[in-house]
Amino acid sequence: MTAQTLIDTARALVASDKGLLAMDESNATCNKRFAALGIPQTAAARRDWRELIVTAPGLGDSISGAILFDETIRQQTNAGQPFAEALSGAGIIPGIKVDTGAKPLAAHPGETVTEGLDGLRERLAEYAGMGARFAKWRGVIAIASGLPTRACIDVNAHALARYAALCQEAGLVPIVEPEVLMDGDHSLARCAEVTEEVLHRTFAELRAQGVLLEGMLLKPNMVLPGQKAATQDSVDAVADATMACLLRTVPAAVPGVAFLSGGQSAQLASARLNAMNTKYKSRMPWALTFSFSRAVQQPALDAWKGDAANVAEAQQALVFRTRCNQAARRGGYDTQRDAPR
Ligand code: 5MM
Repeated sequence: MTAQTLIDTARALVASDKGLLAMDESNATCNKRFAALGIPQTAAARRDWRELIVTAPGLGDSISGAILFDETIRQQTNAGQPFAEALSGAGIIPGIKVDTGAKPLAAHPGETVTEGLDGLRERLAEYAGMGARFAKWRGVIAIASGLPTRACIDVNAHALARYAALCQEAGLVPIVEPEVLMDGDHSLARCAEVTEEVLHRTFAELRAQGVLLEGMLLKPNMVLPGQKAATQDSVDAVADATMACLLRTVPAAVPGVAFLSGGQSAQLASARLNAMNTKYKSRMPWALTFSFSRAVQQPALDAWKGDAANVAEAQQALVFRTRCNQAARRGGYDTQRDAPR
């Protein structure tokens, strides 16, 4: 595998005005979302949901790559086509989440370290054989009184960098996702301070582990006040704080930054991405796009409710949101109408 292949894949994932679709919820997370709507929490229902997404008409016009979960990459459409192959056929690059989840960090109450490095080299080879061309790993950082600790930031940054180096060795583009959670009542300024530190430490580890910056993507949180904060800052204030943080920390060699949505509403996630691309386009050295799960999937899941009769309506809701975010990438999302201009 050459460095050029990694670079070409990373660039393809952030090309034109498309974004990424995160459909890599673990079974526990997917089941939690199904339970809230009374949908059966079974492998068959999860397969039905993922088929609805993968076969949504026109999805490939706004989505460049989709991140699958281990169960999903081993499943097939009703027509017997593996999901990774169905995505490729729709012009969407298949990817795979390879971490095995955030686990309690010893001696650090309230904090986690993401696991999954053991056996990762072998798993990456298997996923590449199934058609995956990129991968994703999420480190989780909580803000609370006295948190995050330096230990938590460091172990997660180190794991992200080791994962990224292994991905590149296997020819897969690593998406590096250090997520600062929006749970809590902290201010926008506190999130900015923590996110900046996390990104600095992450890029220091990526450098130390020899990761090719041109052959990776960053998936960060936006800089936001905590969900329970008394002051909920404006769309412009979030855009300004997020861009200040990214411009200080993300090297220009990285081809793209693709945000997670983290629990924001679908509309706010689109509006904030739109504001960043509108105000800062000329100053950004990298593409700025989306890799949302909830902010793209939730309206479609609400429409589907596990009922086959609602598939077409749910697919339209899904593609509508991906088109809104595609518009936001070029500063063309109409916040008043919640629609592409
Ligand atoms: C932060 O979560 C990622 C982006 O999703 P949102 O846009 O909803 O924030 C997402 O890719 C996440 O990593 C997956 O859903 C997997 O999560 P779990 O916790 O199930 O491994």
